[in-house]
Formats: sequence, structure tokens, C-alpha cells
Amino acid sequence: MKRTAPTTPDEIYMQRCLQLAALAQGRTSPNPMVGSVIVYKDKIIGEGYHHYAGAPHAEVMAWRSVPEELRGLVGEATWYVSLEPCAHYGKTPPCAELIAGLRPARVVVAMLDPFAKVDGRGVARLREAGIEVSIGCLEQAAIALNRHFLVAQTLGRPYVTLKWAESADHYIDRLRHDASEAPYIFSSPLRQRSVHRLRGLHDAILVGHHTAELDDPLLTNRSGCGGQPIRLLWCHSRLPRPELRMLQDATARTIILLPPTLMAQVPDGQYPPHVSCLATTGEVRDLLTLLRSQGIESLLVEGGAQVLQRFLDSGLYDELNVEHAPVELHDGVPAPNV
Ligand code: AOF
Ligand code: ZN
Repeated sequence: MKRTAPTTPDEIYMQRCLQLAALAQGRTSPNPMVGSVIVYKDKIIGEGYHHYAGAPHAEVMAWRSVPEELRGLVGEATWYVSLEPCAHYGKTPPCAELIAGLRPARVVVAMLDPFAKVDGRGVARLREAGIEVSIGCLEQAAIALNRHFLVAQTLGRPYVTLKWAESADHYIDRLRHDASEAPYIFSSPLRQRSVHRLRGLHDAILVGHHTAELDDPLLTNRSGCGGQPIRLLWCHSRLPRPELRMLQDATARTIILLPPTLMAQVPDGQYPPHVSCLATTGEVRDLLTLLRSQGIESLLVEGGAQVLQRFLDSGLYDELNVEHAPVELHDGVPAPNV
């Protein structure tokens, strides 16, 4: 993404909206991150952001932050929002209605909200109230910030990030036969921390059965930032061993994804209460449709090579997060072929 420094006053205040919005990174799903600033004569008199789904929207937070004695200035103020104000009664009342009632001189929004219940209605409501509305200030930055939400809304599937680390000669691991052989660790502690942070920015993390059995990963976010994603274990031919750490550890929910034939074989009480099973096929498209129906808007695929290759071959992915380690393994598990 091209980033340029904001230059106009509108861009400077919208930049502030985006900064505020990003304070809730990893915490707003299935809602977008939104920030809002109210400006009177080149001074910010109120600002706020949407903290988590179900909490008040950014515009409400911004309005609440305006000191009582300054509220009368709103008629001459410009109101900035990084996403079109909503027009529907959801968990909270419509922000467009609040703003229309307060009648600021101008409203600046970075982008329209593609959510079906909004989709231009928020801006239409403001214009109907006689308020001047500008759309598109720092639009690309706003789109980038909410790419998970936007893909889920417009394509009807989760945003997919594929992640792996590979050696200079394109191997992702040494050859191993069972879990007693440790995986090759490419990443520095700093990079490992950033991987945990990446986990915290996604709603769910996926691994295949082979990786789960061989690495026995915990798949939790231990960065201290963002949320605790749902762990997904995609199995095709066998039920996973109940001893696996992601099935024992209850820090996060785990969903085992099984073909319908295996689904029928899961014994009652086989797995602890934080684990559930869902039926799906081996097709990436079917899997993504299922995950979207479960409210999952973003998916981090952590391996192994076969699962990553399935996603690459399907074309159903949005972002690659690949670490290129400056080491040579000479032999091993070949990296996915992009
Ligand atoms: C805004 N400002 O800060 C946010 C908006 O369930 P609700 O009532 O919270 O509504 C969620 C929808 O509202 C969400 O899908 C998105 O379209 C919009 N989010 N809108 O005006 C905000 N977070
Ligand atoms: Zn709203």
C-alpha cells in the first residue's frame, strides 16, 4: 500500500480518525474499526473510536467526548469519520440520525460502508438533512485498515492470509517422520512475537491434521495484543488425537473440521467442551463458506505445506505473509509454490 503523509487539513484530521480506529485492532470483529473526530476552527473538540462489537460507534464516542460548554459549536464544526455513518438500528441506534440531528456544517467520510444495511444510506440521510458531505478522504488507507471487514462484506468469505517461513533454498522445514523430531525454527524471537500479533488480528487460525499431529501447536495469541482467535483443525481422513494441545488447552475455542463421514464417527464426550466439530468437504471454497456462516471474517492459514498449497491453487486468498530466512537446508519439505 502506498502511504503518503497527509497534507490538507481534511487529510490530517482523517489521519487522526484512522489512528484512533486502529487502537481497537483485533477487537472489533465482526465490526469494522472506525475513528471519528469533531473539529471547530482547526481545533479538535471531540474524538473517539469503536472499541468492540456491541460498544457505541465511533461517532457517538466522539460526540460524548465534546465538553458540555463546547457542544453549541457543533453547527459550525466539521465532523470526520473513517467510515460512512451507519443508517440502521443494529446493536446501537443509527449514527447518521445522531449527526443529522446535530447538524454540523460539514461531514467528511473516508469511504462508504458496503454493509448491506448501510451502503450509501448514511450519507443520503446526512445530505437529506442539508449537510454537506465529502467522501473519499484517505480512502485507500481506510480500505487497507478494514480489509478483513470489507472482503467479508463484499465477497461473502473471510479475508485469508497465508503465512509461512522458508529457507533461501525454499524449504519450510526439515524432513521429519514423527513428533519426536523438532521442527526447524527459522524465526527470530522478534518475528515470533509479530506472528503472535498477526494471530491476534485474525478471527481464526487454521492448520491441517498433519501439522497438528507433527508440531502439536498451541495456536494461541501470546503477544498481549488483539484477540484470541478460534483454532481450526482441518482433517480429511482421521479424527485427531484428543491429547493434542489445541484440543486440551481451553484458552481459545477449537473447531475440528471433518468430512461428513468422519463427523458421524465422533464419539460422545471425545473432546472437551471448548472443542466442537463441523462438517465440510476438502474444498477451500466450501470451507470458507462454512467459516463465514460461523461469523468468521478473517482467517490466518499457518500450514502445513499441503493446506497452504490448496489455498494457493484455489486462488481464494488475499495476503501472503512469508518470512525469507537467510539459511539453506539443502533438503526438506518444499515451500508452497506461488
Ligand atoms: C458507524 N460507526 O463506529 C461502526 C460502524 O451491530 P451494530 O449496531 O454495532 O452495527 C454494526 C455495523 O455498523 C457494522 O457492520 C458496520 O456496517 C457499521 N459499523 N458504523 O457508523 C462505527 N463500527
Ligand atoms: Zn454507527
